[in-house]
Amino acid sequence: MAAATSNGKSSGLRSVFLQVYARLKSELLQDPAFDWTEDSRQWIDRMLEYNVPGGKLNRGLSVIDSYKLLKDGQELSEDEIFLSCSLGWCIEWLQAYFLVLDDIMDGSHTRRGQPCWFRVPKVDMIAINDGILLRNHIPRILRKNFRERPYYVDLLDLFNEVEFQTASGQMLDLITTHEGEKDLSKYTMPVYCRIVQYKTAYYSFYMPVACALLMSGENLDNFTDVKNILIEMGTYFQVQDDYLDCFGDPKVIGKIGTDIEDFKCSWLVVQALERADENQRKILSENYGKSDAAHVAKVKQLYKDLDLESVYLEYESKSYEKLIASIEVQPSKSVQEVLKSFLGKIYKRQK
Ligand code: DMA
Ligand code: MG
Ligand code: MG
Ligand code: MG
Repeated sequence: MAAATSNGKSSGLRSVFLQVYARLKSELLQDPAFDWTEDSRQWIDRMLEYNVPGGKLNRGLSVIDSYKLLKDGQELSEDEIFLSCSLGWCIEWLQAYFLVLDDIMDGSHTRRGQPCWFRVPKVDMIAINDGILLRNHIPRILRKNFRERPYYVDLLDLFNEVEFQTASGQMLDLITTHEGEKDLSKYTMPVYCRIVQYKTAYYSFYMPVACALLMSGENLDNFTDVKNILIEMGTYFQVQDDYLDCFGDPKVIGKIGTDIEDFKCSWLVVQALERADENQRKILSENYGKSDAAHVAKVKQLYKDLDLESVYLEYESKSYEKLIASIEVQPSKSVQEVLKSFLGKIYKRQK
């Protein structure tokens, strides 16, 4: 642990974190509630390796970072390191579960620089059940490692709550697409914010900090301001995701965008609609949501004509300033540090 610095970017923390992954995986592969066969063990092993550890690990690592900051930088015990890493991995498992299913629903091709799991030969719709299994691994991990902790029930409750919010957000994302297909003007900023608050912000931003707070013995009811700031941050993060879907480099972001093809209520289309003249609106409604390259190129050209890049850069710095201002009025210095550290990890991200 000595090699780990407080920003969590050091290889020291990451390697400790990965060691905990290996332990959790091995516990799951020996779960006594199932009568394992050689084949089933191999399947889960491969499925976990493919879907769980290959991302940026920002969400997971943030649990340990946040917990450390809440303890005012005191050295963590072995036990605390293991527990905070385990909670970090539970969030990564939750993310893997949502992504496996999200890629099926969005018809995506690649994720984290490799084909989406359901595109792998012989996987196909088995990926749906794998998603369900990933989801079921979370209470298995919690039961095995947190059952005796005073905050066990609160943890279960948090994971249930956040999973429900995320699935509801995914529903909104998917059904809003039908509305947009009927009438593109339904895509407005309030509609957009609602979708991303639920589908992204709770699990990606509130969840890691909430886990660290529970481990520190805090009552989450006392942190509604913190929650609201994290939801703002999560919204900002999804705006970045939407921008990168269209303008990011697939080699860097590890995935090929599908938002235009999928008729998504993306931040870009909302901004375009706010700025388009009648003729440009017509271009949008004729080309948005079509899967062939020529239509997609027309939409991207319109985004360029409307200079959405500048709009985005402006939005980025404005959101950053606004977030810093609301963080700085927080009464607790260590809570401020937690929030600033999280924001620092995503500001101006390219992936
Ligand atoms: C992601 O939304 C939300 C969840 C809950 C996975 P998205 O489809 O924009 O994500 P991505 O761009 O990673 O497919
Ligand atoms: Mg997707
Ligand atoms: Mg999606
Ligand atoms: Mg996206």
